[in-house]
Amino acid sequence: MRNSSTIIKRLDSKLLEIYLNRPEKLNAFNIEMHENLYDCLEIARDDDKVRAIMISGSGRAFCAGQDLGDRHPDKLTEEPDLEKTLTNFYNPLVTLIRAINKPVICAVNGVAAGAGANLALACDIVIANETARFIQSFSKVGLVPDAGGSWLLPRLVGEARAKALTMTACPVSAKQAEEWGLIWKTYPENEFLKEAKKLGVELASGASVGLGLTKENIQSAANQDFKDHLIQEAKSQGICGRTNDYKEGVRAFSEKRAPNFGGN
Ligand code: LHQ
Repeated sequence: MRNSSTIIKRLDSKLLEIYLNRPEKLNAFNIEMHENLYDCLEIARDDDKVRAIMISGSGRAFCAGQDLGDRHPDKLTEEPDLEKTLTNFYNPLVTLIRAINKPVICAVNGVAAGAGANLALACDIVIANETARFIQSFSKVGLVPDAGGSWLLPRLVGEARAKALTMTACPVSAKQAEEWGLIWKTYPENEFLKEAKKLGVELASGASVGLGLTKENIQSAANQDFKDHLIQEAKSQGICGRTNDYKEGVRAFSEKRAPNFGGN
């Protein structure tokens, strides 16, 4: 896969590693990085060689949200249209991440602020460097949480914490985020990237059909009643039961060996 300047990509052991790459701006989003990240994820969604995806950041930060330099009010000749920015860029991005039927890990290497924090939360499994911080910075610049943050946050940490985090923009340490269930796990700086890749490779060698359906079922649970959800689970299990990976999993269990899943 080719790299663009704002995104670095590496495919290794069926894991696609993606690094946001505007380190001098703490990987804040400009239009080019938006387009590159979206294109890269769309290609990964359709590429059978990619069975899991990891998103991280270059340099000391994960992502500082929207590039505010691009948005300086004194440089604009007309009223900014932020609704259009969300509709054209952030909404499609987080929608795509949740729709990809492959595990998407976010490896939060440093500060994640504004839409950068909510990009992380839109991923399936979030792990963080213990030096990372999560900041819902929107209120500091007169905005509301976006990129799905006001939908995801109360579901992850409850309404009380969601309101306090967004209204005060107070930073949450990685450890606190882990304790609250905002993210999955925190690792010391010297182990963080190794652990992120290890998890990614493990998921990339997993039973991909089952993992994709697990993601879909867990995401749709919030908007379904129990009865409908049981029907969906049964349908998914029906699909999994017809995969080679199910047969391989059962054989491997009987033979007391590790399974070798082909992803189909
Ligand atoms: C930045 C940024 C940045 C540009 C650091 N832009 N340069 C959606 C739709 C449309 C419009 C608006 O927004 C949105 C969604 C959003 O994301 S709104 C929220 C936007 N983000 C923020 O408000 C976060 C702004 N950044 C910060 O609060 C701090 O930089 C954090 C807490 C992330 C990190 O603090 P420090 O570690 O102290 O670093 P720093 O502030 O010194 O930043 C280092 C450099 O990065 C600095 O440049 P310089 O040339 O002075 O070294 C910053 O200007 C630049 N930078 N964030 N979003």
